[in-house]
Amino acid sequence: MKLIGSNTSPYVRKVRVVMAEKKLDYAFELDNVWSAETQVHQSNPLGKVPCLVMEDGNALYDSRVIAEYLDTLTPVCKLLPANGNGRDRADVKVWEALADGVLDAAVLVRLEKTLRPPEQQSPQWIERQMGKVHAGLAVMSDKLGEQPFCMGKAYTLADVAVGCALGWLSFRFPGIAWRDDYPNLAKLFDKLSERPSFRDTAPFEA
Ligand code: GSF
Repeated sequence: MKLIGSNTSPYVRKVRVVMAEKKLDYAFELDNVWSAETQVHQSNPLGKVPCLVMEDGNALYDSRVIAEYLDTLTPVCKLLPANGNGRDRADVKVWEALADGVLDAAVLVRLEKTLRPPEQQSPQWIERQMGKVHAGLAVMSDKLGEQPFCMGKAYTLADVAVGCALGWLSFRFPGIAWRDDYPNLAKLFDKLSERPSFRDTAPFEA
C-alpha cells in the first residue's frame, strides 16, 4: 500500500497512527497539495490527502474510509467495535466526526488567513468557524469526563482522532488555550503522545 500525504496534515496523521498501531507496512509518499507539482489528483480527483493507493491501483479516501478499512485488515489493536456492536461503533464514529469537524473548521480559518489577502478575509466567517472549534472542544471535554479514554477503558479510533486534532491545534493555533481550559483533554493528549504511533508522527514543517 502507498499512502500519499504530508507531515503536517492531521487527517494524514490519523491514518499513519492507525497504520502504526495495527503494525501495517506501507510506503509514505509526500505530496504538497498546495504546490503546482502535486500529483495527488491522479489518485484522488478531489486533490486531497490522505489518499491510500492499494496494490491493485485503486485508491481510497478520505481518512475516515481509510481508517475503517485498515481496521479490517488485521485483528491487531482493533480500533473500532465489531459490526454486531452497532451502537458502540457509531459512538466511536461520532467521536471521529467531532474531532475531524473541529479540524475542518480550524483548517478553514487557517486557509482564510493564509490564502486570502487581509482585505478579502471575512471576520464573520472566521468567527463562525472558530465557534465550531470552541464548541467542539467543550463537547469533547464533557464527553471524556474523567474516563481514561474517549470510549471508557478501551483505546479506540476515537482517541486517535481526538489526539490528532488536539496535536494539530497546538501546532497551527498555539493561541487556543485548550490545555488550560480542558485539563482532562490535556491529560488524555499527554498519555497518547507517549505512544510510539503518536511520537513518530508529530506534525512538522520541512
Ligand atoms: C479532509 C482531507 C483534507 O482536507 C479527510 O481525509 O478526512 N475529510 C478529509 N486534506 C487537506 C490537507 S489538510 O488540511 O490536512 C487537503 O488535502 N486539502 C487540499 C484541498 O485542495 O483542499
